[in-house]
Amino acid sequence: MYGNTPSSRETRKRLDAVVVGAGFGGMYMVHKLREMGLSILGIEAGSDVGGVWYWNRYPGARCDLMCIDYSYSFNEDIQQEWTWSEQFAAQPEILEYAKFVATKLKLREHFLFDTRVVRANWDDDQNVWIIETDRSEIFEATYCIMATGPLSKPKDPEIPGLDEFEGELYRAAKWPHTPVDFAGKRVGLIGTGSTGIQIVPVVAKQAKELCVFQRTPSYSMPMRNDKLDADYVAEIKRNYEGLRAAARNSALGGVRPSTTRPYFSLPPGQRRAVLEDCWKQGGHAVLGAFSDILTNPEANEQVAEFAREKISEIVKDPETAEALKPRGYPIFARRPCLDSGYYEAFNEPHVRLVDCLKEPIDRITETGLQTRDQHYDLDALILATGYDGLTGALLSFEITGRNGRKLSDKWKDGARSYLGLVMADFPNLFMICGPNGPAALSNIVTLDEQNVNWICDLITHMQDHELVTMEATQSAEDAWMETVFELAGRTLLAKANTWYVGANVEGKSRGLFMYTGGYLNYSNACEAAARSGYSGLSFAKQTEPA
Ligand code: NA7
Repeated sequence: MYGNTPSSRETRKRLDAVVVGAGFGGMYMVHKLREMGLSILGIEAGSDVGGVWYWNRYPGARCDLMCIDYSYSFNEDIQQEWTWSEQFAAQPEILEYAKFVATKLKLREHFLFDTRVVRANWDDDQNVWIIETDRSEIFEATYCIMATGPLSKPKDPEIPGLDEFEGELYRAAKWPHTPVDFAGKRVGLIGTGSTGIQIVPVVAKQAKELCVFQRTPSYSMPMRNDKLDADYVAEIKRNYEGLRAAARNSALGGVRPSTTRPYFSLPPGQRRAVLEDCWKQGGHAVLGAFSDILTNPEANEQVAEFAREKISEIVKDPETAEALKPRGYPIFARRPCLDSGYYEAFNEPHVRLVDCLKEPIDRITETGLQTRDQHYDLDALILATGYDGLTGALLSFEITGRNGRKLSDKWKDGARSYLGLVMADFPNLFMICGPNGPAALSNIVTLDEQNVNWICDLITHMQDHELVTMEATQSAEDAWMETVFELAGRTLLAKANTWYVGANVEGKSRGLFMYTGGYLNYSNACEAAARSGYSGLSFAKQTEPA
């Protein structure tokens, strides 16, 4: 529908809705709005659909949620026609899936690819969003929907000398589209979050030497990924309806075993047996083993010690095992990692762990990396140093609401919104998987669908009642944030230095701004908000002054 041709201010295109981002949220949003008969334009920086799965092509990239959960439920044909090959799908398969959906639903024709939004300003007089791209195109839209993702702004480490490195430099989140061969090379990797932990076993198989520079160790559990056989797939396809319903009625938004049994309700021997069994099952089973791992510090520490013992069972060199053991923060307060041979890789003679807590990195040099103690000569350096999570993407360009209010100003002490979806002073602006919802803690595809459906119901309500603008009331936003903070105070999630709390970005306001009450409670809150006649929103009719 739209070519990538520049337009001047005089040739602004007027649309009902602009959707920013072609990840899972943006794709479904465009599909739904088109079904409602709205004129729409999607804008995406990548060259195709897929969002994080378009960009994150690093070796070993894989979803840590089962793909029967991490997939759309809204279209029965898609569910029946697409067949997953593995329990936890790898990036190429997830990207293929996104492309399959885009082709099947003819979504690409609504997107401008290779295009970034640089500015989105609300025009109080016209009641429109004015959206400007890096191609100097300008669009006007009644609704602006940010489907920009909670983890889409990668972050380089604050280490001097990054530009001086003359070897091959790779960023996990901006991986080349052509194959990278590490054979015969000395490779360095900085970062041991989910991303680094997925990269290590794969690169270890290729590289001549691999040095893993670890600052904070993560807790990781075995993924125990399986190929899916035909009978299993057929059974899933027969039962999708029930599985999706179960997912929507769960705390995660996915079918993962959970329990109401607190840790200390069992005698020590049985607790251990449960944990052993969960470890054998793999995936996130350990996280679901007891109801209070994230709330009871003593229970948490005992589960953490169990995970530390497992490291000693796997890693042969006691010093390396010790350095790999996370201490000083609760297990699962950092995103729990699922690995396929991470700890085992350190038993290989050419894989070395550098404990940057004892031996901090001083600088990157032309030929490698200088720590306090020595220089490591490297042919290639991989950065797996994380993201400016939750707010990074939305604050990376200018968003201005009513009366010239800047989003960067509104969020200077941390993100605030109503339900993670809408905000006071930012009329007709929606966020999919916004920072005050449960995005990072739930199955994001289930959440995408729930958010999009809620937004579409609200737009329908506005159309039915001839309402031209909506925004959150200040009191509803404040009350939602109180709920968010009250729930956050009950979990151990804030007790680690992670992107969850903004601790990984210098100068970022620190705090747990995410909704930690679980997917089901969150979606119930959204439903209640709609049922109340959207009492947390204020609306204006065309004839009323804005
Ligand atoms: P994470 O989980 O934020 O991990 C980033 C890693 O990079 C973490 O180990 C950091 O150590 C490390 N890091 C960052 N800067 C430095 C410097 N300067 N020196 C040494 N190490 C550094 O990001 P991921 O991409 O792995 O995972 C993000 C999410 O993707 C994950 O939660 C899943 O939801 C999927 P630090 O902890 O800061 O000491």
